[in-house]
Order: sequence, then structure tokens, then C-alpha cells
Amino acid sequence: MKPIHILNGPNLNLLGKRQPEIYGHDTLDDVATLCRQAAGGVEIVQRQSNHEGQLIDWIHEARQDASGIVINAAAYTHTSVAILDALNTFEGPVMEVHISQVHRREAFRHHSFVAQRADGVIAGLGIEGYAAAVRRICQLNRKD
Ligand code: CA2
Repeated sequence: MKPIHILNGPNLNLLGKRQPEIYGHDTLDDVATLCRQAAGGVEIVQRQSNHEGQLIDWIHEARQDASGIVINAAAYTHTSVAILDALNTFEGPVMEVHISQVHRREAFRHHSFVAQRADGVIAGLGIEGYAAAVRRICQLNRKD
């Protein structure tokens, strides 16, 4: 089984270091640990970038190298047709994750371009949402 790629968008490098009232105290390292526990032996590759083009390049790389993508595109979720277009070239399962409950926040966070491609969307579970997304990808890949 190829690895599952976890892709994180802009500002998520600050997870656990700023705004804990919204995003909690856990860091991206904690996300990776949780996802490895959820993956049942499937390798987890986690990345974060503040740059849209870098995220797109990683999605292209996943076309060959990944059995699924978990993506928290952060603010690009709400703005990026380019990330949607890239995800549409990936053939495996895609899960969209948001740490916060975006639908209880500002209206501009209610629309997601990523959701047009995602096989599932998780919001408001904190970093546990990443683990749930990994479990779902493993389940979808077992059905193939
Ligand atoms: O809830 C989420 O996971 C979001 O994707 C986070 C994005 C936000 O733009 C989305 O609407 C919802 C923001 C990520 C910023 O991450 C930070 C983490 C800690 C401290 C500051 C920013």
C-alpha cells in the first residue's frame, strides 16, 4: 500500500503556537503521531506549506506516490480553484479536514472549493479529524 499524504496549507505551521482558543494546543507533529496510530501500518507523509504552488506540486506528486490525500488547505480552501483542479487529477480518495467548525465561523469560510472533489469533509473535531480522515481512506482503499 502506498503512503497516505497529509497536506496542510498556510499558517498551519503555527498550530499549537498561536490562537489555541480556536485551533487548540496540539502541533502538526501531534497530527502526524495521531495519523500514524490511525493508519494501521500504512506510511504517513505529512507536509505543510504557506504557498499555493507548492501544495499543487505535492498534489501532483501524490498522483504517483500516494494511496490517498488528507488535505487541510486552510484559507486556500475558500479561494483556490487551482488546488481543486489539481485534486481533480488525483484518482484515489481525498478527505478534506478542518480543525475548527468552519460553518459556525464567518460566512466566507462556509464555501469550499476542495469539497467539490473531496470524498468526505470533516470540520470541528480538532486534530482528531485528521485521524478520522486517515481511517476513512484506509476503509475506502480496502473496498477496491
Ligand atoms: O479550521 C481549519 O482547519 C481551517 O482550515 C484553518 C484555516 C482557516 O483559514 C480555515 O477557514 C479553517 C487557518 C489556518 C491557520 O492556522 C493557524 C493555526 C494556529 C495559529 C494561527 C493560525
